[in-house]
Amino acid sequence: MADRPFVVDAPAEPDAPEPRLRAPRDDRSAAIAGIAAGAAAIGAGELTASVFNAAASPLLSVGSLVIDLTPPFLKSAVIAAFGTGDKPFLVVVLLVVVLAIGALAGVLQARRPPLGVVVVAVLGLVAAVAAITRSGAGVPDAAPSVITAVVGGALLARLVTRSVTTGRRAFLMSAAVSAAAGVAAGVLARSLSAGQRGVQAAIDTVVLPKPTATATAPAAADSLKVAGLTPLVTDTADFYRIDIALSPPAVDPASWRLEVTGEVEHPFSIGYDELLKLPMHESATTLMCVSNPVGGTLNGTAVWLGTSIRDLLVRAAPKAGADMVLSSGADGFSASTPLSVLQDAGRDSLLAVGMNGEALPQLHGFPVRMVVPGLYGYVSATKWLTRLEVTRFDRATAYWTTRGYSARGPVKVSSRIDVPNRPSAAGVVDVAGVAWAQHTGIARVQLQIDDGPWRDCELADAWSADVWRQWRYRWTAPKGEHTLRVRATDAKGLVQTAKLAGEAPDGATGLHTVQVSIT
Ligand SMILES: Nc1nc2c(c(=O)[nH]1)N[C@H]1C(S)=C(S)[C@@H](COP(=O)(O)O)O[C@H]1N2
Ligand SMILES: [Mo]
Repeated sequence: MADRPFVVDAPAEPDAPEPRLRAPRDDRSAAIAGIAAGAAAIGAGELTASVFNAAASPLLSVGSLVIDLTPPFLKSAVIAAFGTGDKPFLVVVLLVVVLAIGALAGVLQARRPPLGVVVVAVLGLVAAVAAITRSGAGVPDAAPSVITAVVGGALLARLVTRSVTTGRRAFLMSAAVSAAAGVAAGVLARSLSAGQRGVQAAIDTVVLPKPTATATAPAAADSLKVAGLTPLVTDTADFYRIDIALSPPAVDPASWRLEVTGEVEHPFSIGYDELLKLPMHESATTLMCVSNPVGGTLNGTAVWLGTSIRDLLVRAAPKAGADMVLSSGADGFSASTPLSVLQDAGRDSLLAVGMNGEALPQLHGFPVRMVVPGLYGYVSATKWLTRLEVTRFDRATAYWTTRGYSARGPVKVSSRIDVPNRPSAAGVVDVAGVAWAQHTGIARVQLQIDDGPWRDCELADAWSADVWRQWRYRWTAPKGEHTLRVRATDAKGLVQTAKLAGEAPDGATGLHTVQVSIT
C-alpha cells in the first residue's frame, strides 16, 4: 500500500522466518518530512491569502488569536523586551512552533498513520476558525487555511511514505524541494500582499483639506536645545506603534464608512470624502500608551489634523443615560471613552485624518483615527475607526477591559530623563527630558541628584496642556557614579508619585531613575 509506511524485509533468507511487516522507526526522516510538508503548506496558505485577502493569512490569523489570548502581563513583558519588534518576534515564534508540530506530525504519521494527517487537519481547523472569527471576516476567509491543511496533509502522507520507500538521497531531495517551494511561496506572498500596496496608493492620492486653524509650536517652546532631548514633535517615522493588528488593516477609503450609532436620536454614517468636507483643524497632542513603563518611550507628539468629535456627537444627539462611546477599529479593537470627555468643549477630541502634515499612515490608522487629549491610547485613540457606538459603561466593555485593564484610563502625570544617556566628562552637564500630564499641563519638574534635595528644573514654554513639556537642569557634575531621579508636578499641584505600580490596570507609576558615570 503506497500510503502506508510499512516495508517488507528483503531479500528474505531462504531459511529465514516469514518476511514480516515492520513499522520503520526512522523518526528523524519522518520529522524532516513533517517540517518540509509544514513549510510547503504554510507557503501555499500565505500565497493564497496574499492573492485573495492578506488579512486571511493563516499564520497572521493564528497570530492575532494568540495576541487576543495573551494575558496582559505577558504582553507587557514582550513589549518590554522587544518594543515595537514584538510582532516580528511573535511571527518567528509561531513559525518555529508550527514547524515543530509538523515534525511531530511526521513522526506520528510514520508510527500511527493517519494520526499525522489528523494533526495537520486540526491545525488547519484552528487557523480557519481564527481567520473566520477575525473582525470583519467571513467564511470565505477560511480558504487559505483549508489550502494549507490540504497541501500539508497530502505532502505529509506522501513524504513520510517516501522516507521509507525510496533511497535516503531521493527522499531528502524531495523534502528539500518541498521546503524550498514553501519558502519561495512565502517570500512571494509577502511581496505580493495586494491589499497592502493598494492602501499605500490610496494614501498617496489623499489631498488633505485646508485647516480652519493651524497648530504651530510657539518659537520659544522648543527652546531647550540639548542634544539627545526628545523633540517637541515626533517624526512620524519615529512615532511609536502599538496595536493588536498583526498586519495593519488595509482599509479602502472609497468604501470606508463611519457609523455613529447606539443610544442616539439620529444615528448616521459618513464616508471618507464627506468627512474631509467637514471643518478640519490642527491640534498638537501627545499620545500615550498605558503599557509605557516608567522611563519608557511608548509616547509621541504629533500635529493631528481632524474634525471635532463633539460636533459629530451633537449631530447624533446622544440620549439621556448614555455615558460612554465605544469606538471600534477594523482590526477588532475597541475603546471605551467617557461621553462627557468627548462632549467637553474645552477638549480637542479629534477624528483625525492627518498626522504631521500628511494623510495618516497605514500604521497609525488610515483613513481615520481618534485622538483624545488626556486619555491613554487604549481608551481613546482607536485607529482604522469604523464605528462610534454611544452606550453605557455598565452595558458595554472594550477590548482591553476584558483583559485586565481599567474601563477608564486618564493619563498619569509622569516624567522622563533623556540625557545624559552615556558617561560624561566632569563639569557642566545638561540633564534634560520631557514631562507630561496631558490636558492638565506641567507646572514644575524637579531633579534629585544622589540623595540630595529636589531641585527645580528649567521648563521650556508650554505649547499647550495637551503636549509634553521639555525640561533641563544644568548640573555641575563631579567625578563618580551618580543617581539622577526626576519628578513632575501637574498644573493642579499633583506631584508625581514615587510609588511603584505596573502598567496594568491603568498605567505605571514611579520615578524615572538613571545611573550616570562622570569621568
Ligand atoms: N484599531 C486599533 N486602534 C488602536 C489600538 C489597536 O490595537 N487597534 N491600540 C491603541 C493603543 S493601546 C495605543 S497606545 C494607540 C497607539 O497609537 P499609535 O500606534 O499610532 O502610536 O493606539 C490605540 N488605537
Ligand atoms: Mo497603548
